[in-house]
Amino acid sequence: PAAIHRQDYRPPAFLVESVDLHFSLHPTATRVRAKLALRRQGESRVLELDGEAVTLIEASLDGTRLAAPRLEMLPSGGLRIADAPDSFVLETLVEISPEANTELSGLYLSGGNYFTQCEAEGFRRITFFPDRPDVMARYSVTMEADRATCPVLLSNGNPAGSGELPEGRHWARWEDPHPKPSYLFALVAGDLVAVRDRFTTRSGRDVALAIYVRDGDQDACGHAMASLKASMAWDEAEYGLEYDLDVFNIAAVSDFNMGAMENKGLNIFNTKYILARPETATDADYEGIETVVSHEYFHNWTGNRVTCRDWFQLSLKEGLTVFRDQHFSEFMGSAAVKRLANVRRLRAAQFPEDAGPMAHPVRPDSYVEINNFYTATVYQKGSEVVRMMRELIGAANFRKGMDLYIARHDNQAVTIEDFVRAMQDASGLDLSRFSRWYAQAGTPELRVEDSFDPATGRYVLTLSQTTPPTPGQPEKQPVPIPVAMGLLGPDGAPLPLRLAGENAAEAPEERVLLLEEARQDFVFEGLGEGKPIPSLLRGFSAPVKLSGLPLESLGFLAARDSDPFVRWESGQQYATAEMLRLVAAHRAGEAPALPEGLANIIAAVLDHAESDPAFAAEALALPSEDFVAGQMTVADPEAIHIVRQALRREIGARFAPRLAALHDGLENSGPYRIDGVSIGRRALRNAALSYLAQAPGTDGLPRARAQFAAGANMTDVLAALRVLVDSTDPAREEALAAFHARWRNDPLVLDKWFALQATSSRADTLVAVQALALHPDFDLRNPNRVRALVGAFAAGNPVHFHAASGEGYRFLAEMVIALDPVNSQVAARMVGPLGDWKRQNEQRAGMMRAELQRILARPNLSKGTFEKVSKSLA
Ligand code: HT7
Ligand code: ZN
Repeated sequence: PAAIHRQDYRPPAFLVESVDLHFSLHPTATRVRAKLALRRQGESRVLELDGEAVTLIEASLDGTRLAAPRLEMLPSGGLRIADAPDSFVLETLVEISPEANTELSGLYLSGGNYFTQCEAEGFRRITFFPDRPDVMARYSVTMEADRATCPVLLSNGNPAGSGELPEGRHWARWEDPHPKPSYLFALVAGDLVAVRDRFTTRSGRDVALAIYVRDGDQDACGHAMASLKASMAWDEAEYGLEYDLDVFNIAAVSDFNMGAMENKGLNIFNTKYILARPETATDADYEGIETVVSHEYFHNWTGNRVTCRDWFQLSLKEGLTVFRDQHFSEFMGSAAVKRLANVRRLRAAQFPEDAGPMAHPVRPDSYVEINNFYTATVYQKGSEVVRMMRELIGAANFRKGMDLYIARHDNQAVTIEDFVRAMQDASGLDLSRFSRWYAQAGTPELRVEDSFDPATGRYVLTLSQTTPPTPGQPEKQPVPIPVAMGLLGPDGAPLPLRLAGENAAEAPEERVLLLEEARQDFVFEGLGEGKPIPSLLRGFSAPVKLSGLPLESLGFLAARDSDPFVRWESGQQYATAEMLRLVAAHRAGEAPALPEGLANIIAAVLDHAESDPAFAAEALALPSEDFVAGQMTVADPEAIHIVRQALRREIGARFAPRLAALHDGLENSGPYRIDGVSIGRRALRNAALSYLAQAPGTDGLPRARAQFAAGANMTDVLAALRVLVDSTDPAREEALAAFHARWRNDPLVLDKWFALQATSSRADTLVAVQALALHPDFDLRNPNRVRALVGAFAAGNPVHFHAASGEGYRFLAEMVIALDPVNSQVAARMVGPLGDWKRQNEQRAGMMRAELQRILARPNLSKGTFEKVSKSLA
């Protein structure tokens, strides 16, 4: 399959002014009549429309039936029409089969109900169309269906009529006044019930809100609705952006390729990001709902009103909207803890991507299958780039820039350059160098060196940066890196930051240095006699890897810095350094023991744990096995696992009384509450339980059994079951069986049952995972279930995925091969962990490559899976 290049962009030859769609819904033979008003804007009179898996029944141009040779079917599945006039109406009638659509792209059936997914290129699976985001049109949609099976008929925009038809059928019409690209089209039809609410905008528009779910799930929509209303209010307060239709509908579906979709006025959500009850959803699920509901809502302005010119600009809407949803979540909860949780996720997903075979810039230069580019780089790194821009130009200028961006580009399809230009014009600052962040792949490495002269009180901080080569980009230029920082005196007190030549009276205690060159010295003057300790990248002011601080400084910062991010980060860096040392020692035959310095950091966290339980829970977690592996040239998954488990055991044993006291003291007997404090208390309590249960001779396992049996809420139940599932406790099987029996009819909870077993540290996990793939509740057609078993195992269980036998690799390859013809988007997403072979030893690398080759040899591989596998082999 051929790659598409950003530089080849050409404006569309024809624009679509209006789209009038008529759907006659049927599970295997849905008919779609499309009336497009088209206008030529290029030289060519040849109109090409995209199409995929649609059967053409008839087509006419200005009322005249089209036939060959003027009308031609393209090998791609599209349609070509010659001699097109300057402006005309094209009418097509096609047939599609929602039931046969297991790709979940286009119009498909889920549980007997109809849903669409059109981003990125699903609309062409519904009708023939110039399916590209720079073709924006006004849509009106009429649907007809059986009233008994499809009482609800929804589409974008506002309702515009409904009525009865013969033979038990009925119809409804929707009109969307806002021009939109085809990827934002949506249709939902079926037997769903609405949970309703209202929101009045700042300017007085009364908006009817509804969340459509299956009957019986109405009680599980409260958190999603509250999150929606909070998001609507926040976007008004923070950006002056109001909602712009009379209705805002959300429909939830259990078969969905991603988290949710921001279709104009009709968001479609994976049930995972809507449904929550204390007994079925964890705190992380509740937080996920707030994040995703707000994210999709914020797209209404950043993505829908102002959209992307082409898919290379994806981060224009995704990076910016992730930035907005993270900012919102920081506002809603504990900002510092939200920030470090987001950084942890960035480092877990994006840093490895940036260092692997699929590394690409935030604004990619080419792709084979765009669905492969909905990545952590486009989303999370894209968000970090926006955050840095705000840091550089200041919050007030950023807000001015957003106003300008929207005023200039409302109802347009634009580029990342347009966004940067708005920020530049609003701030008066030159952002041309900054744009390298969008163009260069790879994570910059920031190195620190320093020197101090006690005689003069002069401190020189030398910062240098390099960005490693990535596929297609052997050489990199320096990027501007904002380094938020402070200096600590030997007693931990903040020091005044006076750069050489500055006025002493104005010295602040925190400032942002801008590293623009490959290497720069920053000279601070007027300091006392002791050597300062630099606290760098406060709040994670740039998405870089920092190195060069000695272990003592890390330990000092972990205990003393005023910035919670640096405190957490220094503890993590300290632990990483020690784990790497212990891995090397283990390979040399030495048994791992808890280093005193690390024990001191943990003791200090435990000492202050009650004052900020959420922070303490984060600070107590050891770096993940994958994170440690990411620091090694040749990873050793087994040794890393052994070291990490040994440290967890020793921490459990060493601090058992304190951990038990936390587990007792943080128990909440009142009703379940979903506020930051309550979440933090549960997180710390369960972290304590988890450590305690590692250590032999403690009462950790009985505590886990009791917590599981008490069944207070899903967060606590799952934390307890996690402990049991990792153990050889006799209650393990019984607990798993009880959990399955209780929740067998709740797919989202059953996903947790699969994922827990897939990520177990027990020696028999691989065999268990192979058996679970044959379990009657495993279903390749349900993406959530595939992610819960296959995704969780391959991406979340390094020691068993990398089993020396190669069986873990084989399992993943088998699953990709089986899944590709069913759902190629999800199959391609599963390939990732096999691409990490360059970091493995020779035997593992050989086996991983062999599995990639085996996938590649399959006939009729989808282009998405082909792209991922072939790039992984390169
Ligand atoms: N913009 C949405 C992306 C999305 C998607 C992409 C490809 C295939 C299926 C998909 N479902 C949703 C989601 C978002 O980022 O808001
Ligand atoms: Zn998005």
